[in-house]
Amino acid sequence: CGGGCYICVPLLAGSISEMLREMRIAHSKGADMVEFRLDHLTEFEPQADIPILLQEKQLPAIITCRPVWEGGKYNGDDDDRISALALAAELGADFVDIEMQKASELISALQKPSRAKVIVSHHNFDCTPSSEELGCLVSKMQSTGADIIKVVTTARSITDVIHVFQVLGRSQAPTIALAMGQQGLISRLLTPKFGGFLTFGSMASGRESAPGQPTIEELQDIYRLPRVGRETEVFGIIGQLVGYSKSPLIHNRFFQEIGYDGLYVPFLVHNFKVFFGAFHPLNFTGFSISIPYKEVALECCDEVESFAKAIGAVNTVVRRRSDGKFIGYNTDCEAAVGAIEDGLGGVNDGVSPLFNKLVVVIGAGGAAKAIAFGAKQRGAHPLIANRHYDRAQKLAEAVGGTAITLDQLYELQPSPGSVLANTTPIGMFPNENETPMPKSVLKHYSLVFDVVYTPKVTRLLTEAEELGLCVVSGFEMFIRQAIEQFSLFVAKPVPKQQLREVMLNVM
Ligand code: SKM
Repeated sequence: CGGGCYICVPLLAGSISEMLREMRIAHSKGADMVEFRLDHLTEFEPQADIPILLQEKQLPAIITCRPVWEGGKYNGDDDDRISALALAAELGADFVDIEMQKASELISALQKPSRAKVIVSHHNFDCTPSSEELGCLVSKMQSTGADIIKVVTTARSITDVIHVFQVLGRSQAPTIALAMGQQGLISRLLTPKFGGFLTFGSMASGRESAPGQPTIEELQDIYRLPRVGRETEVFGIIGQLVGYSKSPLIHNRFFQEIGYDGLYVPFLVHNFKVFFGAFHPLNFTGFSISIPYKEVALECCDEVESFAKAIGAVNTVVRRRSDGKFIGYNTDCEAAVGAIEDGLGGVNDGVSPLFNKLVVVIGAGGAAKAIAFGAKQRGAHPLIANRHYDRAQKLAEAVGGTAITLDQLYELQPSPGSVLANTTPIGMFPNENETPMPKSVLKHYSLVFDVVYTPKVTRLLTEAEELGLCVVSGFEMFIRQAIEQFSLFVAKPVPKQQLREVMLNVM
């Protein structure tokens, strides 16, 4: 990578021939190195198998034979295992990996001088210890004579990843420091920025050697990790359903399109305030805010742009370059309302097609606020329906609309020309069979809009189409909000039409 970080594909095949086949695929997919996981071989004859692997290798290789007691599959004799690793070092392996407890045994068994570099590793499958504990561990590992240190922990919360970054910052030797699990994903994506020696990319989804590993394709095609270095600016989406977001795909492509040194990652966050406080010192540049944090994000910003303040929700937070302050914006409102207006034929002589129309909004969160506010601004009458009536009432009061219960929503017979907007995640992948509105009561509306964009046409929209109604997909809102957001991220005008075409191509 730009930061000198390698992309390594672990090979978990059960036979030597299959492992070599996978190595060739990994090579063609852009791997910088591979890890031969000897412990996954169903039959293993070190004297016969290791020479074949090393003669045939097309890439620098790590030789690993992980024992069961450290999370691997090898359950044979440890002395035999160490002899096999020493043999691999002698026959030209670039790296041999050994667990901390057995490091001195392997290092003393190696021929001197040895061309192979020794990776001394430690795995914690339970948690991520404190920075102090990790610091002690790293010193101990360094004292074994390791060439490279490898510390892999388990992230129980995204803030654990900060300890892992601190290991990279403090270590004197080349270091691999990663956190396993969904919450640890960003440790794998951001390691080039923090000086990590390598990151692992699996051959395919389901072929991970540790939980939370992205695939080599994701590392190459979505995050384009090889160009990431210490200067790369970090952006990302904060939310609870970020795994389904297309924002990483889009914003990383946008960076490429305009030649900007930025990396955009998913931040899977369960407590916004804790995350925001903990990550503040890392000087990340910008965030998209998604469900359910658009309101709490507004509270955490140093300043909020007046439009977003009036809406009461932000979906974009950018660190101002001049003073480092976080400024909140809302790009949802114009994106959604503009898409609905265009669905109704567009603004005519300065008059919005929403003027005097009833806009029924399902939900009362950040996206609902943006749409209700925008509709009111266009002269429409917002009607808010929500599972928690008190929240509907609060939003209705704030925008000058009316609140109704879900039962009232299902019985409503709105006047012709009315618009229905779903702002809840109901119907989103993987729950595509769900819908926030029974089909039988949809027929009264002229246009139905859904903020959900995965799938592009939700069940709600399919049923509306079947009834002959006009529909607007959340995909259109997604495109518009992302382009405006991107312009705020990079703090300059962007070629909007070009970016729109990029989005249509990649999605
Ligand atoms: O407001 C947007 C946000 O900026 C990005 C997003 C996503 O990536 O799914 C959805 C909306 O909440």
